[in-house]
This record gives sequence, structure tokens and C-alpha cells, in this order.
Amino acid sequence: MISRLDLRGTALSSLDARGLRDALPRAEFDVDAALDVVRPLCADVQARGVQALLELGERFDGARPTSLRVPREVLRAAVEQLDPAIRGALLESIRRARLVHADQRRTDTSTTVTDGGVVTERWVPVDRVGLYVPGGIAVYPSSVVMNVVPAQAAEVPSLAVASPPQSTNTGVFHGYPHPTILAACELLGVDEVYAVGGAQAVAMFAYGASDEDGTTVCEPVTLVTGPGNIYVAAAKRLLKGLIGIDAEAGPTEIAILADDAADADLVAADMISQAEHDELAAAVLVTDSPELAEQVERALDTRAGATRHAVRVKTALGGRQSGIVLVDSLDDGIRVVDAYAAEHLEIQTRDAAAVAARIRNAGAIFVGAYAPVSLGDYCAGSNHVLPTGGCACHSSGLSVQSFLRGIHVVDYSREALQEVAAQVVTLANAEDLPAHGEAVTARFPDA
Ligand code: HSO
Ligand code: ZN
Repeated sequence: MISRLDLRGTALSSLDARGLRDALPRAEFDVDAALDVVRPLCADVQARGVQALLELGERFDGARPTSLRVPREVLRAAVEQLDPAIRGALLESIRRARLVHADQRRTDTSTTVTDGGVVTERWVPVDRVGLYVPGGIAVYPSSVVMNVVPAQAAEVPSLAVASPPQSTNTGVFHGYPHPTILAACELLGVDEVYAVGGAQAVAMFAYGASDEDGTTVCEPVTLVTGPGNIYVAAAKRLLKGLIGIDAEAGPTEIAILADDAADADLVAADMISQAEHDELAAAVLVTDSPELAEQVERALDTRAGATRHAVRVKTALGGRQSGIVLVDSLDDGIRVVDAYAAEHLEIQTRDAAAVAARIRNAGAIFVGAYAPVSLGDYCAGSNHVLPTGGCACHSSGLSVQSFLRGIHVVDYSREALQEVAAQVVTLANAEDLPAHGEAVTARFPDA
């Protein structure tokens, strides 16, 4: 079912990371191709606001909520009707995420460059964020936690969530997002929630939305975060600039670096755990042990046949994005996973912590047999909104930092400026921008 890539005997140390990356399994995720689909949708939302959003919800999600914004009593009802075990688990997930994200808060730094010349980096949260929570194949209340917690820790003053209306909801929840998503919002203290999904949610956040009387229903935001399908990613690409975005999330990925000490059944279970997300999800095992590779193949067959979403899992494992990569040594394995730059990387080797310390590119690293990706998906305290598609070689997952801007505050006295005036003038002239220098010398007419 799963393909094999045998890199044994290849001099990996002589390949550049790009070349190696291109040789590895990965999904096609052509966001550009989706741009043509989302462009008219976004234009429609910009032109017709709430009316367009309600119609698009009916067209794509098969549901029309009574109001675009979920009423407060519906949010409260979602918590009241929530299974107590789910409530307890969500609260534990929130508690742990809050612990970790509280420690990510930045403090301002002030540097005295010279007497009277001080540069301060001041961390300021964005004014308002729109958090997107998908609701397609699966419903992710955990993603509400992962988006909201860092935004709140960053003290973003205004925060809205959007998630698709569900056609299967009944009673008070009819036409609104999944009740567990609503409950997660309420437990987190978020009361601005919209029943809007897909690209149109990103457009609503970017442009804001008014109803036919011109009453504003949703104010525009400055930053949109959260995962989504290819259309959500395309809308983010289209509207980036007008709004800030976190990343264009692609299908989820798990890479596992394992040696012959790994438990094949656990490796297979973890690969399947992420393959369960999507037919395009990627599960990649990198190992220097042909025996482990064989055992994992067998375990995948057994487990994939027995799991609830067997069809989806088998498609994901059988796709070109998944595979087992055989290498000569653990050092080569590290080269491979670094080139791949996985969203999630598990290290299941002897002395896993030491191996993990050598990894340079990954969205998140899961160390040893007792840190499966599913732990990080829900309850490790870490964030599960992570860079996909190899973007982990230049980007990080969602964190408090994602919601902050570092503003440099430059405070120089007359004397401090005078001290460096000649150098500013010299550099300005070297760039043939003399007016820059003149802006300095104008302050010292007697010099
Ligand atoms: N593994 C997904 C997140 C998730 N898993 C949500 C379960 N629910 C991307 O990191
Ligand atoms: Zn997951």
C-alpha cells in the first residue's frame, strides 16, 4: 500500500537540501489554481456582505443560519449540552496550552546605543484577529483552543471566530457551526462567533460585512489565522496585505525518524493518526532499519484495515505524499528529515532527545515513544497550528509571537544624533540619497 524510496547507497551529504527535498514524497498543493475559484467569491463578499455570505453558506455548506453571528444563548447552550467528559478534556487542553503560551509572552527590550540614544523594541498585539476553524471532513474544537489561546495570551483586544454552518445540526444549533466548536469558544471566553466557512470567511474577516440596511455585522480584522482547505489558503494568499495571515496551511504531515529500537506498531499507529485527517495527508517514515520498514508495512496494513476512516487512511498512505524512506545511517536520516522539514516530526530512536537536538527543520518535534503527535494535537500544551509543505524550514507554528508586532521606538537626543551625523550623511551620499543626509544636517545649521 505504502511506497518505498530506497536512498541507501546515495551520497546524501553531497546533495543540497532542495535537491533532496524534491526527491522526497510530498503532496501537490497548488494554491494558485484555487485562486480563480475564490476571487469571485471574495469579490461577492466585498460587494454584498452578509447577503453574499448567507447565500455562499447555503451553496457550499448546505445550511443557512438564522443570523450570521451566533447568538450568545446558543453559545451557552452548547456548553450546557456538552458531554461532561469532552468539557473536562477541553478544559485540560486549554489549561495546558495556557501554561505554555503564557511563557511565550514577550517583554520590551531597551538598548542604550550611546548616551542619550535609546532603541526600544515594544511588543504590541494586533488590534483584531479573525480565527478560522475548519469544519469539513472533521470538526476541530481543538483548533479553537490552538488559535484562541495564543491570541489571548498576546492580549489581542478583539477576537472573532468563524466556522462553517453545519447542515446536520438540529434544534437551537440549526445552521450554526458544530456545537462542540461553539462550546470551545464559550469555554475560552470568545463570544464573537460567525457561521461562515471556507474562503468566504477569510473575505468576511478582511472586508468586514454589513447587512442590507447597512448595519455592520462583522468588523474587519487586521490578522487572520487558522488552518483550512486549499480554498481557505487561496483566499489568504489573495487578501494578504489587506490583512496579515499566519500561513497558508496545507494538508497535515507526519514524518517519523526511527531506528531498529522503535516499536513498529506504534510507528504505524502514529502514521495512521495523521493519515486519518485527509486523503492528501502525508505519513513518511525515515529509517535505517529495513527490518523495521517491513514490520511497519505489515502493521500499517493491519491497522489501516481496522481503523474507522480506513478508506481515507489507505488513500493517504497510498498517495504519492506518503512513503517509507530507507537510508544507510541515522545521520542520513537526519539529513532527510531536515530536508523534508515536516509539520510534525517524531523521533523514535535510541537516545531520542540527543537526536532531536540535532534537528533543524520541523514545525514541532515529538521526542521518544511517549510523545505521539496526537498528544500535541490536543493536550501537550504545544500548538498544533504548524507550518506544512516544507515551510518549517523558514516558519514557525502559531504562538503568542504570531499576534504581536515588535515596534522599534527610536529616541535620540540632540547630542546623540550629532555624534553620528557624519556617518548618516556619508551613507546617504553613498546611496545617492543626499536629502537623507540633509534631514540630519538641517538640525545643526551652525555645524
Ligand atoms: N494534526 C492536526 C491538528 C489536529 N489533529 C486537530 C486533530 N485535531 C494538524 O496539526
Ligand atoms: Zn491531527
